[in-house]
Amino acid sequence: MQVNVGGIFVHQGYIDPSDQAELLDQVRRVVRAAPLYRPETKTGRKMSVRMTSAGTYGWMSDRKGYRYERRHPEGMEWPPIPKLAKRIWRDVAGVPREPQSCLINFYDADAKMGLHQDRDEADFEMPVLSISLGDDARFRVGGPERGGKTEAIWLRSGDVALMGGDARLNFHGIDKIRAGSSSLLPNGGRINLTLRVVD
Ligand code: MD6
Ligand code: FE
Repeated sequence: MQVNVGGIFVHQGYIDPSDQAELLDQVRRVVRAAPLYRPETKTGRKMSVRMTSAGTYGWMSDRKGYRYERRHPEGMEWPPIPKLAKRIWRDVAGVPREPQSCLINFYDADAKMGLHQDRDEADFEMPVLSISLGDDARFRVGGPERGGKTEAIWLRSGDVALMGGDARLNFHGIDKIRAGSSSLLPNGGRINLTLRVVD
């Protein structure tokens, strides 16, 4: 089923359970080569999610601010984007370009992501595609200005969300994880992949 939440199209149950397991395997390979780390923000606070990236560019946050970098903070290049994630991009994103970055966010039961815009990319005509694996997460979506009305939807394992067009710069975030709601990850938690064209 496809639902529209604040202009973001959510394809519920898009990835079947066996492909979810395969994608998880591909994500684990990325994490072995480019370990998860907890980024800091400009103010020196640690984010509650742990992250890493795949592709030509990885999204980074530290005391210097937000940006894309070609290398992991430990110095290695980012591993290739998981094949299954690229296939989903080709089938859903609706643009001729390939993704250049796959940000991998890991949420434990207490992790959250504050309301933000994704605006570190060069071309806002290119959408952002998000894939959810593991525990359910409440995804909140507002408009293009901070402080406006918001609506929320629970994202479940296998859901694919596309943020493009007029919704490309809408504020959004994750305000709650439902621990233990999925058995995909043996130790619980949630993984979110976001695919983007960067330059
Ligand atoms: C998350 N997602 O689902 C956080 N960004 O964990 C995002 O920040 C996001 O879902 C851009 C487009 C879709 C998203
Ligand atoms: Fe985002």
